[in-house]
Amino acid sequence: MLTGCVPWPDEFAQRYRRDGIWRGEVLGDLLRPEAADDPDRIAVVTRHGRHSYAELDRRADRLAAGLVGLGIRADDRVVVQLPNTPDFVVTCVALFRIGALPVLALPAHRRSELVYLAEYSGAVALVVPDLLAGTDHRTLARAVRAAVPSVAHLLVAGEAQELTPLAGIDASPLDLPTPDPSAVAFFLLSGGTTGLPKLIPRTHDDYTFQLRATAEAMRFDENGAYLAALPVAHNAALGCPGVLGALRAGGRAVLAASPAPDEVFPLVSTESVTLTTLMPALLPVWMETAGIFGVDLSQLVIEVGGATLSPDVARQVRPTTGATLTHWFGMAEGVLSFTRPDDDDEVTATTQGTPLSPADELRVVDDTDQDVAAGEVGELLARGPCTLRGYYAVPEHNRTVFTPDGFLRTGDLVRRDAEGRLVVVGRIKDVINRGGEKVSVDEVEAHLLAHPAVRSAAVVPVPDSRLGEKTCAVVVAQDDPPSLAEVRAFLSDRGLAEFKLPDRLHLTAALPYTPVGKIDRRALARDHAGTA
Ligand code: OOB
Repeated sequence: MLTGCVPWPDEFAQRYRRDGIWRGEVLGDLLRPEAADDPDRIAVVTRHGRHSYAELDRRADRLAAGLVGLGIRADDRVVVQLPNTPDFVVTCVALFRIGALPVLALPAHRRSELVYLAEYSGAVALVVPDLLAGTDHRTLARAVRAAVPSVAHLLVAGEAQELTPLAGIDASPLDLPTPDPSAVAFFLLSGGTTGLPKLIPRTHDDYTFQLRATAEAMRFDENGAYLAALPVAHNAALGCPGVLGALRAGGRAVLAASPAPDEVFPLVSTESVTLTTLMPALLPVWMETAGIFGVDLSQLVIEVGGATLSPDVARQVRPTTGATLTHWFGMAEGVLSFTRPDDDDEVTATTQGTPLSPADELRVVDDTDQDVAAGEVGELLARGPCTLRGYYAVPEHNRTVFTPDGFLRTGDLVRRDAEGRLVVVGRIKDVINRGGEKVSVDEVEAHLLAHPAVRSAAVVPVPDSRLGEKTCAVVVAQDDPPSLAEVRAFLSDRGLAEFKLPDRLHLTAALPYTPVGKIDRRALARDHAGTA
């Protein structure tokens, strides 16, 4: 396995293979069977066009050969920051075929995050769009190259200026060796527990299992159409079963540029979408507008997760839209627990269901790692066939975030109900969940401390009726205290993604500290709970 990654112990790997969970599939084989058997079958649809399996398969082969020509090899890391476009699919499949490893950045990431990802992964290349929502990603790419010497290639989907156009990387297909299924296939970005977000290695074996098992659980097959309304670089829309799972099943992946009703509802109708994923904050918007667009959602299964979903909102989904809701607890780390389409609506409204597979082991523990009594609240620990055994290249961190026997400490507070279903009740990790977008407080605080007028700072969640939580920066300032607008502009200039910029600023004379001398963020969060 790639240096810096932690394999599953042999005993587990053998069991997962023996039980037919890991089947030796590789992600580079996506598109292949349909391209051979039913070449004109539609694989990917956007508002701008329809693309067959054969077309995308051929493009992926030619791009792979072209990338090899540029010098990109197996195990090379490539930061991929692409929106929901066919280019995303073709680029990832091409890299999978080479055995090179996409590092999936979100479209919202800016210079700070991209530099961090490129540096952390030792990336040799970066793939960006030209312009997206008013941001010139070529400028970001140049900044990454200037900061990270390993980045030799800047590839641009669209107008490349002096950089390398993705569309021009094209060569006759090569016969490339198939990667080992137990090898790392790509990296997802963690929402974080402490410190900066970490890279999550996902293997061919574990991710193809996730694609297959989530598709089966959602009854998604070759007749299905999956709508990606969230960014495809996020595990929820990528692989639960998401875009890659839809393609693995021989179905259609419908890529929306945004979850806005005027973007998605025409696609839902024309493509007869059967499955999609939303964060909770979007659900009320869809419920309010589906009627206005006259769209029939009765065949649609909606997966909702990533942040707290109000049971009241959940209960309204079927009566107002006819759609079937499934309620998810998910992590990019691979832990997945969710209700099934056939579950009772009340179960779906109030629980996050059961784990993806019987091979998933969940524990609920107290702060001494002892299992709590049935029904009690504790931290969720997880181990299983698609839950990572270690973050990339951070052995010290891994020693604290994993138990000695390989359980991931999720940092989430849960209980199991009488039937064993998971109920998420809170969180102990230093992350703010802003409508499903995860904000590492350590990351934002480090940037705040760089402001000349900031003496000390803490970032805490404040309740928000739409997003669930927003961010509040509590700052002890020097003589000339900055305004919220100044703080936001300062952090934005430092290259931080917009969703991480504080929503509120509170100036204070001193921060509270815990007995061991850490900033008492919990006390601050309590103090500011009403400031939203
Ligand atoms: C999904 O993945 P991530 O990696 O962006 O975020 C994981 C974290 C969890 O540790 C938990 O803190 C929070 O998001 N979360 C929830 C939740 N589902 C996830 N918090 C409260 N209620 C829920 N239902 O967010 C993700 C990945 C795959 C599928 C769906 C979501």
